[in-house]
Amino acid sequence: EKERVLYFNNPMWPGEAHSLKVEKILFKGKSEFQEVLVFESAFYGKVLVLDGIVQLTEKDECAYQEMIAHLPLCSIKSPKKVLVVGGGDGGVLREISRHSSVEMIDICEIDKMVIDVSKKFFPDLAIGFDDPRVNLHVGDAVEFLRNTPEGKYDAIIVDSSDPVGPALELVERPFITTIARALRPGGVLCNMAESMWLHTHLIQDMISICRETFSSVHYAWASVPTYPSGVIGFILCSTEGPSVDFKHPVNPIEKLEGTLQHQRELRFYNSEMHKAAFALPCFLKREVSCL
Ligand code: AAT
Repeated sequence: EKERVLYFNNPMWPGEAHSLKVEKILFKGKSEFQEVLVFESAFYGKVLVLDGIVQLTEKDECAYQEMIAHLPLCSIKSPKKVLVVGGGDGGVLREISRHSSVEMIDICEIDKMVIDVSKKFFPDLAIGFDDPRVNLHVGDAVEFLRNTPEGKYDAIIVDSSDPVGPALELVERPFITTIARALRPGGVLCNMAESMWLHTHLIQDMISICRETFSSVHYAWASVPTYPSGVIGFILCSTEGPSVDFKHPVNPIEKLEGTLQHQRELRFYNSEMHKAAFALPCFLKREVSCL
């Protein structure tokens, strides 16, 4: 029998394609914003794909969601108010839930279909929505942040898709400026920032924009096998105010572990991974000024 394989091509990674063996297509739909696909893969569990780009697989989602949530939250003492932009699968909410200091988690996801699909096919991620501290807003984050009061959040996590389609504005100056305004002094932003192998120019642009508005800007990265080139980066920024030393977590996760017994164990993130994530290869330091 002929094996079924899905190939992922995109102008964001020209000249290469990524492929996964398909066991079964579970869902195919078109929302107002994007094409949504869920399939059972042969080795990575279920996979969520938006507009032909893999957003997560059950096998390696832990690396992305744990890092994007705990890099910022473990860098400040006792985070209380947190905003997630995107992240409609609920995985980042699940990770934020580990922090008992957090009192309120707002999430602004543009596409209700992503949320519904996650609740149906990815219960281990969508469990994040069950936390009573979560307030769900379905809408465009650009609009949401325009209407957010100044200084509201301790941390903002931008778990958005690549800057094609609905997420295009999320890497641009006006949006980054509204994020900085929505953070308290000494508040932190963690923004999904693509692959250092494929998108050095995009990373440079994002870092330049962030440096105009934030007092400190750093780049960290992690291995995620099913993302193009196998890595994903994060830009970590803090606003002017009490200084934040991102490279040395003041709110170590090890102190929190065991406080919420019902949660699954961490699979990827720990304080060592946190510190290591900021080590950068020579080519990136050379090509991206200010790193
Ligand atoms: N945690 C899974 C990983 C994601 S999901 C990104 C989410 O951002 C999607 O659900 C998408 O609908 C949402 N999104 C896109 N644009 C907006 C917007 N303008 N406002 C609110 N939400 C938005 C990201 C994986 C990164 C993959 C890297 N290659």
